[in-house]
Amino acid sequence: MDGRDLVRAVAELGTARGRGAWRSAWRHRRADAVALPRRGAERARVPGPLTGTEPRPGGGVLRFARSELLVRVTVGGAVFWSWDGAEPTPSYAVTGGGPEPDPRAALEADTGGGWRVVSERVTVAVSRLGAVEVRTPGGTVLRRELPPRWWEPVGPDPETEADSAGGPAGADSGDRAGAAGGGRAGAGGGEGAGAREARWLSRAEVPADARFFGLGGRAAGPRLRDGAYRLWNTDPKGGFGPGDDPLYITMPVQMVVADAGTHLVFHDNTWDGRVVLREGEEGAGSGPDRPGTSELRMEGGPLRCWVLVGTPARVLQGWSGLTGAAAVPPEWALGYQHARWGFGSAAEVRRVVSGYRERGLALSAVHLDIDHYDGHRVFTVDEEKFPDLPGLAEELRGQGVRLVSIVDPAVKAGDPLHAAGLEVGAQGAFVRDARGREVRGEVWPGECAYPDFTDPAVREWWGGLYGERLARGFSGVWHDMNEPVSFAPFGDATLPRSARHALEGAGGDHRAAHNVYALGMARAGWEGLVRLRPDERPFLFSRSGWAGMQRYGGTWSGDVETGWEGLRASLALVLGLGLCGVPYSGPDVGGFGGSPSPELYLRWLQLGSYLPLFRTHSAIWAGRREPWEFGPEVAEHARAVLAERERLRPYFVTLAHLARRTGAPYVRPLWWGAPEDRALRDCEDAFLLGDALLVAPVLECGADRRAIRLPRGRWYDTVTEVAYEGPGQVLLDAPRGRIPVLARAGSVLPVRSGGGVGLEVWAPARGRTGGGVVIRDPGPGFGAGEVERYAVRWAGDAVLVETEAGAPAEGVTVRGL
Ligand code: NBV
Repeated sequence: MDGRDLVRAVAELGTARGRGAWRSAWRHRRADAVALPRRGAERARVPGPLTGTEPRPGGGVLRFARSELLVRVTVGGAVFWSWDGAEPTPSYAVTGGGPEPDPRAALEADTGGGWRVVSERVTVAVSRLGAVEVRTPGGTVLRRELPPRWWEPVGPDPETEADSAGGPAGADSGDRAGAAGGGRAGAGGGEGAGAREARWLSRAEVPADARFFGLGGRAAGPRLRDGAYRLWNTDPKGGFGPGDDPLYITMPVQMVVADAGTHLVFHDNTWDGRVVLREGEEGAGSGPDRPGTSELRMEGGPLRCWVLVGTPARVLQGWSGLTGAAAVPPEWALGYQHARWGFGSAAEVRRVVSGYRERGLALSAVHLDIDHYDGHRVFTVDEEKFPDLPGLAEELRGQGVRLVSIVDPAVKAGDPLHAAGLEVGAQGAFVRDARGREVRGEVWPGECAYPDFTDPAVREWWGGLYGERLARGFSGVWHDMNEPVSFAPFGDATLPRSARHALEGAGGDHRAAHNVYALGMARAGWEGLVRLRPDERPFLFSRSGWAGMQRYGGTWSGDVETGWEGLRASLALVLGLGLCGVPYSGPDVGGFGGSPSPELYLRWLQLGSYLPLFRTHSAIWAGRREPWEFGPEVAEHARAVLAERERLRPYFVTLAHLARRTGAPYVRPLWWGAPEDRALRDCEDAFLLGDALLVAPVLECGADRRAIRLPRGRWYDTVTEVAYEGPGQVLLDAPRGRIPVLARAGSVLPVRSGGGVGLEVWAPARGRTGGGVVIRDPGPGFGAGEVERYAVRWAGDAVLVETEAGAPAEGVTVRGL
């Protein structure tokens, strides 16, 4: 507990909630002390020398003196390897049975007594002592994982009360290899209460010039500099800035970009862990290179890993093939949305919505926070303050505004919903401790129980509850507090690590289930909504999650601090999450907690308007976020910002569908198409929106111009239409009213025009061609949308835009002439 926490904890002691938090935190600590094994004696183990090999489809098994390694190249080029017999599935991230082995890839002898598997896109080489190298087809090393090291419990378990306690959790024993695990070292805590797990360490080297990205949503990103990054989903309590780590979404997913190539590595393990990164250093002629290093330490669970190699686009396409296609949000969710914790009444919601309407500000949705609940209880409504919610929803719908509801996972103990949950399955829906008693935590409604979202029956029950939200007129949901949170003045503000979870029938404890709790909740909500309204794509976004969460919707950046640093962090999160396969996200514009200056608010609004989820939001104690709250100048500029977002909505629709089809995020780092360009690799304050636009937000107080590094090719300032040639750096004006946005020469953007969709085409450089793809909204259902391809070329002094069939395209406006 740091000083800030201590002050808060003491201050809160006087409140009922504060006392509840102390009580539940002590209870959790006690539960862990009783039920978790003490560490006890451990023995370190390394694989030892290679003793034999056995071919298998796509590769083979390599036996070492004290372990074995499975290597498999799969169809499509993804590489899987694992130690100690762990299989690729079951997995929370990988969908279905995972990709098939590549029949053409086989294990063959390499030089120096090692072995290798050669395939079209990648070569995997294993040394005599168990180092695993990932090489390009040309033989350049992209990653070298040194032989792993385990620390295994030895001798009898040091005595724990759990050993004698038994209880219902014991029923799980013997069933190993849960979805969180697989294999000998990867049981996910499946051996009844508090199994002692082997910890492990895996150290990798990457080229000296490599840069690290990903690991989920990291405030310090997008480039992950030297430091330690924890893998444990965490609510940072009351707001975060660049120095706070971890946050709500952590993932053992790394994208590594180097001159030699790009790769994504995923250690499929849901346990608590830590990644220590150190960028390398090039000798620059005066000495040898020092490689970059990534050290992963896990507290348990399997050592199994996937690697994808290729261009960034190819790598993310492979990743979405492995972990599932991203949900396409409904069309309206690509418009501007407004939230506030503390609207307090239907009358205030009406007042705010008319405020937008009267000013001609386009608004797509309003989000109701926990203050619309009755006594903070999920799936209820305060009927006094929000009488006739369905009526309100209908009225707003008539004005083109949807209602979105927050959904918290914790259920107030003793409530009718709690009683209903107790009827689910044989043991009820809620997480229990090692002795079979319900685990209680402290959240907004007071003492709460937690649905076990790792249990399919619980997911099904919970998903059905969304019918109540739909009947109230809500069009979408927003999952909060699902790390999960239990208020605590000290330690982790979550469930005890010894709490028991179903883990898809394998059984295990919170150490294995914590990081996928929110993923399970998202799945429950998503599948429930699909069952309830099979003809509509759900709108769901979730604060916490894990690898694969894109299947069930998006996320937002949580309680980002109001301040220029928070603004910067909010972009880092969107970029980082996109590189982990989660394309739909965006920050609380204006920051969560404080009162932004008009300038900061406007800069945030400008940035947010180019991000997939564009939402203003604030805390109950913070200033408001309606654009007119910041004076007439900001209100005027905000009108232009919201109008431009509306104009670009068809482009966002195209990007949403492309994300689903190809895995490419809407928001991409500048190096997306040129990972070999080192200057771009280090550029963190601008981004590409799809193929066509380059957005350069203002992230500094007082700035009215900024430097922008351009990738290769011609780029037009979309306001002045002045052309600039990349690669190189330009200095552009960024007066209060706008941020620089550049369009790539030759690109085709679908935009709203005169009630329909028109094509905005940016002239290619003379003698060059261009083109682009458009996917129109296929309606509210799950239709994939048709891909329209356009080609752009010069014909004499005119720019021609043609369909795939060679016919002239309709509704074209050529710019940059
Ligand atoms: O439900 C209240 C808030 C919500 O507004 C915010 O977006 C979430 O990130 N919620 C957190 C809980 C309270 C945080 C102090």
